[in-house]
Amino acid sequence: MSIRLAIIGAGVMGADHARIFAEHIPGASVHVICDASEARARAVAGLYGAEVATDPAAVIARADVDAVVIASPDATHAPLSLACIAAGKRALCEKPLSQSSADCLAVMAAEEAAGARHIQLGFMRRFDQAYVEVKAALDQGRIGRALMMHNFHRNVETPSSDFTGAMAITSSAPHEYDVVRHVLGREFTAVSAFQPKRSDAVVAPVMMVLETDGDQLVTIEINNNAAYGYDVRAELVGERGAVALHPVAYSRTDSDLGQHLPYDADWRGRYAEAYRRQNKAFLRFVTTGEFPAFAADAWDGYAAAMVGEAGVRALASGTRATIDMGARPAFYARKGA
Ligand code: ISE
Repeated sequence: MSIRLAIIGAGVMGADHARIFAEHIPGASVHVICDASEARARAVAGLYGAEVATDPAAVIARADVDAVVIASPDATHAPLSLACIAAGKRALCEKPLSQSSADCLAVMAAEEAAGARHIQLGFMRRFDQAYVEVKAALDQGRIGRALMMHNFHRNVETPSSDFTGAMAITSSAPHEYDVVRHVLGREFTAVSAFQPKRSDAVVAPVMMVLETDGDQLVTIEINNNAAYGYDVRAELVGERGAVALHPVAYSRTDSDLGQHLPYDADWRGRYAEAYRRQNKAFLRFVTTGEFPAFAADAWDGYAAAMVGEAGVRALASGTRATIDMGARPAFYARKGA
């Protein structure tokens, strides 16, 4: 029997999740598309023969909706996650769970009270083959003990002209916080953040230096106006070697005494396979009730929010901010951990 999905939010990510489930994930059917704008919902629903809705709470409660994808604006993620938990529905929630750690704690408390995991968080980089290999190199002892991880996250341009350095820290960098925690198996304990000056009005890059509870250093450059392409790089440096993401491109052009590799315009192409793997894992979660080993959960959402909050404090004050995550609740213990 096919799992009937409701997708809440018919913007860039909602439309992409609908396409991924419809085209790539056997066993899923895109049943309802819900958006505050009926016209926007209709435009996506029409592609997959799905029903159209505008009220997310009513959609989540429907008996003919088996599972939910939350891809509406960021501020709605935590309340809609709570609604899914209350309705006993599993949800794939786009990142962030919330930019507020207090909201994330409320989602964790609701899951724990329900006695089962409901929320898989859309930190899709964990499923990206390049990061999978970086983690494997560390876990298999091929580079020795981890010392540093350097990260570069560059977008062509900001989604709006009022984007700020604080937004880079709370909205873009969480991908790095999450995937670095996942690769290293460590939590962050402190963060410092800096910005150079640009000559124009757009937001300047943010440089962050983070410390982990394993005495490692992590650097993150977030450059939301890099202009040239969507470019994510990372290198993990160990005591006996290093492992880096290899640039992902399906072709290389040699001409005019040079070589040219193309960049994607945004993350949907670069992480296409990671999204497919992530969404497949979600479908297995829905059908088996077993939380996917690699996926991010509400605790990971909380961790990202805690780092983001400290990062904003560090940038505003120009001083190092400490992060006190507390212990991971037993409810969120990883299998084998
Ligand atoms: C953006 O905020 C996202 O959420 C995307 O997943 C990410 O890849 C992109 O670079 C971010 O700016």
